[in-house]
Amino acid sequence: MTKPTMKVLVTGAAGQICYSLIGMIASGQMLGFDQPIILHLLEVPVAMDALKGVCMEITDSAYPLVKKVVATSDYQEAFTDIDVCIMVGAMPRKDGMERKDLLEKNASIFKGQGEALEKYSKKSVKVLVVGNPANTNCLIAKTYAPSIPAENFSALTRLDHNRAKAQVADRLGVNVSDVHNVTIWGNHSSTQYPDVSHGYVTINGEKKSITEAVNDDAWLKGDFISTVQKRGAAVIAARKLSSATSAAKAIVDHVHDWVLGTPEGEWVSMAIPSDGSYGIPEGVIYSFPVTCKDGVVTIVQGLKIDDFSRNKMEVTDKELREEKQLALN
Ligand code: NAX
Repeated sequence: MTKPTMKVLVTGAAGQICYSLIGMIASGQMLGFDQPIILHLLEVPVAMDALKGVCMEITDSAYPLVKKVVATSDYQEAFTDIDVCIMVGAMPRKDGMERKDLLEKNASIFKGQGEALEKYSKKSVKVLVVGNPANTNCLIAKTYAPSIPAENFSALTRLDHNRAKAQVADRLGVNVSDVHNVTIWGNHSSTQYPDVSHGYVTINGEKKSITEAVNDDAWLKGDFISTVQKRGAAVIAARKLSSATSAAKAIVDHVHDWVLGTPEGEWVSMAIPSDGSYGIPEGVIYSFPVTCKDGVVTIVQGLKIDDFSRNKMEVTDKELREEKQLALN
């Protein structure tokens, strides 16, 4: 039997992340290879010509799962009855722009799009914010869509999570699929805290904690953390453009696991509204270790937090509260 069609909105659809992302979604990698979809693609009016080209390529790719494509710059058309909302479009930081200005500009975009979610979307819509500053943009969208449950909002830290796994795999000479349960805490920014202290690797069929397998505390508490924190900047320095294909893959991983579930015993990182877990007070969108089942996200509880971790978790929490203040003012 064919599944009911799902409507997926992608904003910033003519941008570089979406150029990688849309094909992955259309092929079934995100929602399943048996899931028919209608794609809603939102852009600003000046980018509509470029978006036309993207649409031609979707047509020419002949994806059997794509039932229809709606390309628009109209919020009502874009947000009506959607099941999944991937917010990639955002105002980029320009030369000479203060962080405060960037936060303000984006706050106005995400206020408008939050209002559109409130007005036109299904109450069950799952929202993923990618456009930076992702956590705070997500908070703004959530604020302006009060009738959509808070647990339907998330921001992307899966790219950081994947980067952390890949760094450990590379260091140990194992496959990324052998690295489990790393955590990204906090903000998708350079204050994020990539934490492997609860993770493990499988080497020759044997489970070992990452800390024991790596056996180099100085690296784990030093270069490893800063490499993951600054990886986005390193990609920009090399490519002269920010991460795109790895961001698209992370978006697909995030939504896939949210909708279809995380494997038994495995957790991933998602930035979600804090519920007070691990002493992070409510009011910010904070990245936690989570599991997903039947579309419900649950924060992994009971992990031991030492002083080193506590300090790093507080630094990134403080930054999120400052961002919130700037954005809301
Ligand atoms: P691009 O500049 O290539 O594309 C952004 C697109 O968004 C443009 O086509 C623009 O016209 C459109 N846009 C702008 N305002 C819009 C609005 N109000 N409604 C709809 N569309 C709008 O950027 P790209 O490289 O695709 O990156 C997009 C965003 O993702 C940036 O904010 C970037 O910083 C952020 N990232 C977030 C990551 C994360 O892990 N959370 C990682 C990758 C990326 O850096």
